[in-house]
Amino acid sequence: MINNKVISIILGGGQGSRLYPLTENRSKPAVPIAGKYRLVDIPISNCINSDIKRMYVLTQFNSASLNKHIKNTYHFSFFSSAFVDVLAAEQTIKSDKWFQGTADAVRQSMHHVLRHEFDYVLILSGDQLYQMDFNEMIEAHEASGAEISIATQPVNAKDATAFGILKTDNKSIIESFIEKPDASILPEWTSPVSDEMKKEGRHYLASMGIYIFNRDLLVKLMEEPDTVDFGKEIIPNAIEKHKTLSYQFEGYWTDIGNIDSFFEANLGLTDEIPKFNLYDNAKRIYTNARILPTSKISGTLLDRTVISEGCLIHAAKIERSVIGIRSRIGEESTVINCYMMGNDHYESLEEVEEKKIKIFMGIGERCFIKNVILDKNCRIGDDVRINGGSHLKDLETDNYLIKDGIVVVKKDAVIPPKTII
Ligand code: ADQ
Ligand code: ADP
Repeated sequence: MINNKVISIILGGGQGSRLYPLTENRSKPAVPIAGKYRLVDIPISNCINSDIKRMYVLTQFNSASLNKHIKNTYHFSFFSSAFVDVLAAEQTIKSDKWFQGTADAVRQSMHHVLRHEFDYVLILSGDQLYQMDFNEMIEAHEASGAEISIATQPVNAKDATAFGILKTDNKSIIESFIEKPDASILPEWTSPVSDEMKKEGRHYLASMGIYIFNRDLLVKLMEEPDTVDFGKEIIPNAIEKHKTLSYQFEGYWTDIGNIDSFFEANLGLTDEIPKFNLYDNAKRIYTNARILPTSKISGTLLDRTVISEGCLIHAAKIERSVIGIRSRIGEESTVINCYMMGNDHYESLEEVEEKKIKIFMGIGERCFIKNVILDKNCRIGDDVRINGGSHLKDLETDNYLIKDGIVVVKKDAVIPPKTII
């Protein structure tokens, strides 16, 4: 089934500098998460599960890796009008610049979008972890007679300064909006929230950056040339002139814009009852079906650990970690609080012996690896000790970066035997 009224635009990311070095060589939507998925699989899967099957992914980089992932993953029937298309910032006769911001990205892509028939545009962020049925939001939008709807979620004072904060009337129509308010003025921006939210101190209504626009209105707003961002300009300007609904969502939702939140969102999957449920028939998360062999594990004590397909593991112990596809971990190694993205392919002993650097992709023997993100295809030699934590200062080398105590080993990096970080 396809919802023919809606087309969705996924904002795949600006330069992705907050996720650097994971975005050094790939666009943000292509960043691997949860062992076997890519960031972009989350909004795409939410759309598919809501029967919205016409999607554009806007990105700053024309990334081969993103195109390949989308092409290999999302096959729709030849007879269907469904598609997922990547639109990278492109030079046209009208514009020779990169996307200047979210609204500018949509503006520059309108000529593609408007070729289709639809009543509403659903605009989504590409860097959020959540499962949401957009049909409920669309129904609320239609029932309210609004021209714009914004999905909202109560947040606490600490988080409120990072979001667009709004206030509504008693029919959930937005009366005022401020993008990322200063902490000093926050007390003026509280909203009436449920008792459950009050108990958690979540008194502020935040924009989730998920918007529905009526087609005609979006066309009109995009004709105004000087607006760059939805949060900074389009939304604050529009609420006075156009009826804008707040659609409150109280399910799990998290923004994974920086290394710290990315790390926690991944490790959160190892919780006894994870807030993000990958084991739900109705809310499936799709990704490339790679047809990998099963994982083989020997002599390892596993605790709260998620292991993807195709791994070869001999570690002594793995605790609170997410282990990505085709990962290899050698004997007597200990891995704690790690997100290991895995490898792109397997290597044989002969292949490694022919190489200048004779270290297997993955983690070697007798290593201790804690509070680390290992990007794909890293080679960690034997007896390496990486002990991430708040005692480490921010730092960058050719092979790794330390940010907020988390050590991020870069893609394809080689960490020689006996290294201590
Ligand atoms: P932010 O997330 O800070 O706030 P922004 O940086 O504009 O806003 O990013 C929104 C989405 O667009 C992200 O997925 C980002 O990667 C993507 N994006 C940014 N620049 C882009 C570009 N040039 N081209 C393509 N994609 C781009 C927004 C709202 C707030 C709201 C939060 C909720 O402005 O009001 O509270 O989202 O997370
Ligand atoms: P990234 O995760 O950095 O975005 P890509 O998706 O571009 O990386 O690259 C991953 C793909 O590259 C894998 O699907 C894998 O098939 C392929 N690949 C990379 N290196 C090799 C290799 N040496 N042998 C076989 N396949 C490889």
